[in-house]
Amino acid sequence: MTSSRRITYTSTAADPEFRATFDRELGAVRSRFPLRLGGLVGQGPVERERSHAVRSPIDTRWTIAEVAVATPNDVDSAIGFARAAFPGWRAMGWERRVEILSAAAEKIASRNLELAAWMVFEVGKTRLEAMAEVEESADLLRYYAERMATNHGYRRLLARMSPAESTESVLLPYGVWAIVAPFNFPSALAAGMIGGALVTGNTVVFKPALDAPISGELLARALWEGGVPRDALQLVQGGAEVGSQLVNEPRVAGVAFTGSSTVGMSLLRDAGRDWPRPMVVEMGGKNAAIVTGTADLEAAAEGVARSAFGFGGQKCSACSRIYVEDTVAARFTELLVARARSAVVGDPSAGDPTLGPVIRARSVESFRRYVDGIREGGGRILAGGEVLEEGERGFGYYVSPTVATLPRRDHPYFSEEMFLPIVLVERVAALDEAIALANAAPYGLTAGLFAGEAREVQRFFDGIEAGVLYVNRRSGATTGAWPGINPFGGWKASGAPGPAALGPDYLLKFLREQSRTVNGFEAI
Ligand code: UN1
Repeated sequence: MTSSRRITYTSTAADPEFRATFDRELGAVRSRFPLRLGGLVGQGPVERERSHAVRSPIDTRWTIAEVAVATPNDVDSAIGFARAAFPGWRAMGWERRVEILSAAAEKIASRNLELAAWMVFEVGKTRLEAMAEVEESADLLRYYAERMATNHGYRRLLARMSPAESTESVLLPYGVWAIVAPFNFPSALAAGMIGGALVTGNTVVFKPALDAPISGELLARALWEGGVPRDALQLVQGGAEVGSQLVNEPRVAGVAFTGSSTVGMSLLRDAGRDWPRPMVVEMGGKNAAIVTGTADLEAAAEGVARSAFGFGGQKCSACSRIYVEDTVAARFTELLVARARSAVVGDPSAGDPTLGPVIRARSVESFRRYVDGIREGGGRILAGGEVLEEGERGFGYYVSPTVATLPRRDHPYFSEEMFLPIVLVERVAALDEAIALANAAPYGLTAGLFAGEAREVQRFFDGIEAGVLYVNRRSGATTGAWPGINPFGGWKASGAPGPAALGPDYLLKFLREQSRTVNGFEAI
């Protein structure tokens, strides 16, 4: 089913009609538990006696999918098929690929409710966050198709050394890309990487996260239905072993990965060991919001709460540190604490909580460890700090949105990505001090500023070391990037250099240049 109401990351409330339609879809999806998935190697799914049971983080009694995990042989075959498909897909020409990717975007859009409903059960997103992500996935394909078309397939005639000689610059695909996606944006981050690779003429072996195989497989189905040849987009389900086989395989020409910095860094070290390979790597963040004395504090508290607690803080772009000027610190903290305390934590398939569960038992353990660590470090928990286990919530992974302080600015928690709804608040005397502290973390993905004066905004732009900046954004202090609107790429430890995802030049990451100098004939 389709919902025509367009939901984005800035949407705040679901109207009753949307809620009723979404409820029906959740019911329809629930009646299909467990969904049987087996990826796609060659033309068909992998079938196995043994499968991996995927349980919902909302309630672990629900087995929502049974997944046949790819064996080393399956991975090997998938790479073989994608490699064999490469010459044909490349030769098809960009105009046709643009049409196919655009058709796939419409397939996604036409079943946005179904994809979002599965995502709610699979990773515990709220309905609005899941719908927004599905819409973003469709827009990513549309946008990258548009970039390919606007650049006329990246062929340009260059200057001539002599009248007889002409040179053309042509940007060409590399071959097979391994695409390894994370659980937290299982559709959009996968769609972005796959869309970028495919529209430019590469073929793909895609591995969704082990915790989020459904969104990955449904996305791949939309792409096949849109016209992507099955061989050109192979799908292997599985965990770290499958991923590591893929990226260490010499027939894989390029690797695109979004996920933790530990995995991303080892990938950067290993995958380029024997020869230079293009790597598209997006890693974590420790994103700061700065609130100055001139800021609209209501807007700041709302923007920070949405970015710190939305989807349980499980976003690379989540806000996890706040530097607030002394003059407004008490009032701002009071407003933020009130928002944390009034946030509703619960089953997103049953209602409209502020946030649902975190993804797995290990996330709850690490939440406990961080809360204990804050207390042991002499810090204070101003709101939250609890694991919520009473009643039905005892069957899922629920923690409360947490606002805390620490006595030492060099405490490792100011630099460590937690991927949890925990935000640290620190007072500062002035904006420059806040910028210096924000820059002290190794990461540099997103950053937010709430301020009332233009010179403060300029100071922030001039000094902050992060790739994605937001000023006075009530809908999200550090989150909510949209294709074609907010290019999204990390600096420093957050990502590999090069053009940002969601931006006008992202496709360059999947292309290599060939210059063609010809004497006697015209190059084109
Ligand atoms: C992430 O933060 O993990 O900006 C990915 C956003 C989305 C997804 C970002 N485009 O909120």
